[in-house]
Amino acid sequence: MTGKDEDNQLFLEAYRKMVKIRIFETRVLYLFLQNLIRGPVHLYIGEEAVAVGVCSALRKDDYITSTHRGHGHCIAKGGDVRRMMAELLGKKTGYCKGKGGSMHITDLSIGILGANGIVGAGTPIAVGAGYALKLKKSDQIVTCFFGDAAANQGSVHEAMNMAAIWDLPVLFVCENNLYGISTGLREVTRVTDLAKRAEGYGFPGITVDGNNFFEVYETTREMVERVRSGRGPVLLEAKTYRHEGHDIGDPCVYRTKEEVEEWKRKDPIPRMEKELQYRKVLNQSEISMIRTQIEQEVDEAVEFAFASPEPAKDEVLSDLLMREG
Ligand SMILES: Cc1ncc(C[n+]2csc(CCOP(=O)(O)OP(=O)(O)O)c2C)c(N)n1
Ligand SMILES: [Mg+2]
Repeated sequence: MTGKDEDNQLFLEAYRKMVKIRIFETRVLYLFLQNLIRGPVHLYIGEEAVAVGVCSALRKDDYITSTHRGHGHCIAKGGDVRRMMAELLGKKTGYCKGKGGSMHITDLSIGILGANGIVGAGTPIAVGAGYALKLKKSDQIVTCFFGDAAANQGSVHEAMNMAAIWDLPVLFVCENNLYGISTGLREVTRVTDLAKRAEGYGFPGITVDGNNFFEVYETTREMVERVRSGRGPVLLEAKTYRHEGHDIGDPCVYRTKEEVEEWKRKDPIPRMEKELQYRKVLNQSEISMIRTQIEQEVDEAVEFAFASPEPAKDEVLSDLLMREG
């Protein structure tokens, strides 16, 4: 295969993952509205190019830490939609045996150190993992996803500073979707480009259009090369937008219809389809075929989850680290 063929293979795989996130989450929304999913669910619809653009530049044995909005990161890193769906439906075959729900999905076999319901908490975990990799003299790296609101958490500043002074192999990825729940970024932060903060820690920071897969992927590739070569952390800020509310049920009264429409016109999936057609990697009938295949894969995941048993009552405390006394 030529380098160009390999690139095209990677772009096709990335496109499939972006569509998989969109279709998986659209189904999750439907199931949630039928009262079949318990606990809050935060959808990633609209932000697919960030997770997929970043993870396409990583190796399978690289690590990631995720957030409360984690389904996209999990699929982008190669997660299994059957086990994800089973987890969301509280079934024993789920990633956390049905006891964790949306915000705790973890898959160590593909480097996912966990989604996390505590805003900003993935950052110190990533720095700890980065420190361990450095001690082991490994060439693996850790990618830490966090939001624009998380960027104002004390733990995030401390983690970035430590990663800097120890030259740790951590790629920080700030998903700037302009809101933390209902609070606009401009109400709580004076800088508009959060990548500028990297300078204050002493490492490079770059802002990209997070709705453009190619821009996210190419920039991440360069950053990963630097991080993997032992030159310390970097910060990538991806500007993006969630099409849905903060979580399912959010009435979204804090955003104007015009703003939402404007961002929907910048939807990363049609943009990628257009670019792949222009590059002659895909045509319209192949796009329809991929969508149909993924619809079927998600249908099967739902069937698998519904057919799976619930965890038994006496298993409620198993798999927990319990402290004595
Ligand atoms: C430490 C902590 N503080 C507050 C919350 C409540 N909370 C959940 S999500 C969220 C906003 C997060 O916004 P951002 O980091 O921008 O991520 P986004 O939801 O936009 O992806 C808040 C404040 C929490 N879960 N953890
Ligand atoms: Mg946000």
